[in-house]
Amino acid sequence: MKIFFVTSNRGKVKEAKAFLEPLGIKVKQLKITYPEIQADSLEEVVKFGIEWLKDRVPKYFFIEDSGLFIEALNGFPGVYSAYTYKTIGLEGILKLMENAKNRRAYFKSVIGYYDGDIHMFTGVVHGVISEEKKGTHGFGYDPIFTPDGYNKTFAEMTTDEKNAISHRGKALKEFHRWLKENLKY
Ligand code: ITT
Repeated sequence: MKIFFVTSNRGKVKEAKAFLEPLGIKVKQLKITYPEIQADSLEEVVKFGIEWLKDRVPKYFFIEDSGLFIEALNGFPGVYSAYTYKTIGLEGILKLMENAKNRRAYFKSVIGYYDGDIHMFTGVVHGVISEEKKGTHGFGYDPIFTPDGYNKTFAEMTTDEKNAISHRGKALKEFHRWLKENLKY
C-alpha cells in the first residue's frame, strides 16, 4: 500500500521510510505547507492540520507533529519547537540551559492518519539535554538530546538505532500495528 506523508521535513520522511517500507508500506512525501495553529498540545495542532488538509490531499495521508519538552524550562520549546529551532536554535537552547542542574527532557511525536476519520498515534522518549552538541546524523535537536540508557545523542545514532527507541519510532510502531489490524495490505 502507498500512503502520503505531508511534511516539509526530510529527516522525518527518512525515518518514516526506514521504519514502514520494510513492512510493505510505501511512503510518499507531499510538501504542502499547512497552518500550524498555536495550541497547548501537539494533538490539537495535528487535528487542525488534518481538518485543513483533508479536502486538499488525496487519501490516504498522515502528518506528524513533534516537540522537545525541557523540564527546567517548564516544557519549552514544546509546541513551539519548530519556531524555536529556526530562531534561537541549538546554541540558544544550550545557553538557556547553562546553569540548569536538571537537564531532563522528553521528545513527543503525534502522528495523525486520515482515511475519512482521524486516527492518532503517539510516542515519547525521555532523556537529557547534553552539555554540548554531538553527532552529525538526524536533524533538528538530535545533537543535544541523549536518550535514557545511552551515552550518545540521537545525532550519533543511525536511523535504525534512533527509530528503535525514539518518540517517532514508537508512534510509527503504533501506527503500523493499527494499519495491520485494520487494513489488508
Ligand atoms: P512539518 O512540515 O512536518 O511540520 P517541522 O520540521 O516543522 O516539519 P514540527 O512542526 O513537528 O516539524 O516541529 C518539530 C520541531 O522539533 C522541528 O524543529 C524539528 O526539527 C524538531 N524535532 C522533531 N522531531 C525531532 C527529532 O526526532 N529529532 C530532533 N529534532 C526533532
